[in-house]
Amino acid sequence: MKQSKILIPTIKENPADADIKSHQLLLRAGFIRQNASGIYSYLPLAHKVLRKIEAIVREEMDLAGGVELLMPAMQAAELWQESGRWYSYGPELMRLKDRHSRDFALGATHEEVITSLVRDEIKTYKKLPITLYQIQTKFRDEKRPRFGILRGREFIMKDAYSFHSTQKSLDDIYEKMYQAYINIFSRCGLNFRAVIADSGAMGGKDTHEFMVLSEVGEDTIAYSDSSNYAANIEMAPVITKYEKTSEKIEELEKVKTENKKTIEEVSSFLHVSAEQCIKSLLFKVDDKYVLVLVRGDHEVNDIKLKNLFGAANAELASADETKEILGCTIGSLGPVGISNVDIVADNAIENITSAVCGANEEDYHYKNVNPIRDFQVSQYTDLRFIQEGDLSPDGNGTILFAKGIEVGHVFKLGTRYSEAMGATYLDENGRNQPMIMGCYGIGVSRTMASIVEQYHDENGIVWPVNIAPFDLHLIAVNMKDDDQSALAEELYSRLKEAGYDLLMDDRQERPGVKFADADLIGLPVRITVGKKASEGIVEVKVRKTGEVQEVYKEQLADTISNILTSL
Ligand code: 9G3
Repeated sequence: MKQSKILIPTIKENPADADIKSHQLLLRAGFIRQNASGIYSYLPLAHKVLRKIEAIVREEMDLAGGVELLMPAMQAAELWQESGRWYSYGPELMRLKDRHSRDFALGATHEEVITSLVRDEIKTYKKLPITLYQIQTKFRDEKRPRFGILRGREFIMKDAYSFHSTQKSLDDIYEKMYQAYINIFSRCGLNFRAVIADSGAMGGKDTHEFMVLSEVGEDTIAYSDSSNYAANIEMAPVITKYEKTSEKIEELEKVKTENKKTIEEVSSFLHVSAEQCIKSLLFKVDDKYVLVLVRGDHEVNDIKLKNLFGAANAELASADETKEILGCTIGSLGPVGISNVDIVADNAIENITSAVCGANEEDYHYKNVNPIRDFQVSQYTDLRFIQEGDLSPDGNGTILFAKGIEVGHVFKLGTRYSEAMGATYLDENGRNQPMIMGCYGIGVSRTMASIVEQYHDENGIVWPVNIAPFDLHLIAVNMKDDDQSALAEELYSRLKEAGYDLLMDDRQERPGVKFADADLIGLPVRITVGKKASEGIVEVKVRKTGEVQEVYKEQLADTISNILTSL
């Protein structure tokens, strides 16, 4: 491909609103352009990268037994009304009306569509299991699109759905998909972890996220420093056992704590540690209020709280609700004397003694608070976020945190959609059963951006060989020089014949511009035809290492294949 013919609009400086490297570099290297907030065009170089990632995805999906199809992006509202999600999703679900003013959703995901398709076409256990997948543009009207194509409102997803007559069959396909994801992200050159995750609103139990380790990731991974345990911080269980904090039991004492609200203020004012404090927070779990107790140095894990009650959501009650329900503001709450709401506590509270907590009165706290004597809870359970230094839940080592970008998510859905939508099959006894489902997603465009996050240097992108938009970058320093243009054209056709996919910079640009653009675009190997063209000598540069060597044109093919196999 000649660079004078392809559209690669490189930019010298970082665009104003691009805050992370992948967003900056994909814009500057001429891979993407924004059309509207969170909506991008993939220019030719990005298009080639996406095709390569998709090719890897297809190979691994097909190996795992998937069959590709393509579903509509326009989805009849009726389907989402059957699953109930037409009503449970808010403005994030893009909705539109057709010319007959019938309601449609723009596909954010395809559980409803695929389940309605399989419901109509598969009726017997003999046709199960089946795994269907597509690679298609998804639409989600994110409130705050950011980080370029990492969190866009239109993005490319591979989404697969499997249908089963037995749990074992689902377990088998889930395992195959899990392994396929390991292969895909490894072949993309990514440093990633498969982490235990929360199924969120999707229901079902087992679910894993695939996280690319990156400082710009929005998720936090809790991983063990001595095993391969890794979980989304929302899910990581806490197995710490707590000793009694002090032996002396003293009378409950109410003390004035003028304007002391936070744990830090109260603990330092009363000369106790945060571990000696009980942090009490009022949560609204679906439509009921719950007082949640955690130790002063811990944080309430709202996902664990939600899962404890099997609720759709659990969020902190507002200051007004708190005042209305408990009669005081958030800074003075405590369990003592509370009987109008359910009280649940993290395990760390059970053995806390002589603690400090709010007195449910502005500017007053209690000292020497002891569970059982001074307050009751309906249950003690694991309700806190895991912290760095905690024991790893698998018993091996201690927990460290890392930020991650979610590029994949696999779920064992169970029958949540098949029951809601009547996707049943006749089992071997002639009885109608709901199909058991799994679903498996990969953010294809997000994967491309994640690769740039992990593969760049101060001069630009450094594409892994498997993913690079072209294998080679052939640069003629001066196309007006007959020796150089002749040798460049000769090498261009010979390397193409040798099977390489190469980009030739045949533009009338200064050498410095050509070299800077080549570093920015980041192809694995750069071949420069310059002053020694008349001697048949070219310069070969490895983008990843910066290593440069002069090569006779006869040795060029061997040199290139050695370099590419060594990367
Ligand atoms: C929506 C909107 C946003 C959404 C969803 C639905 C996330 C939604 C979860 C999934 C689950 C799996 C198949 C591929 C793998 C992931 N955000 N999810 O269902 F309407 Cl607006 O997408 N779907």
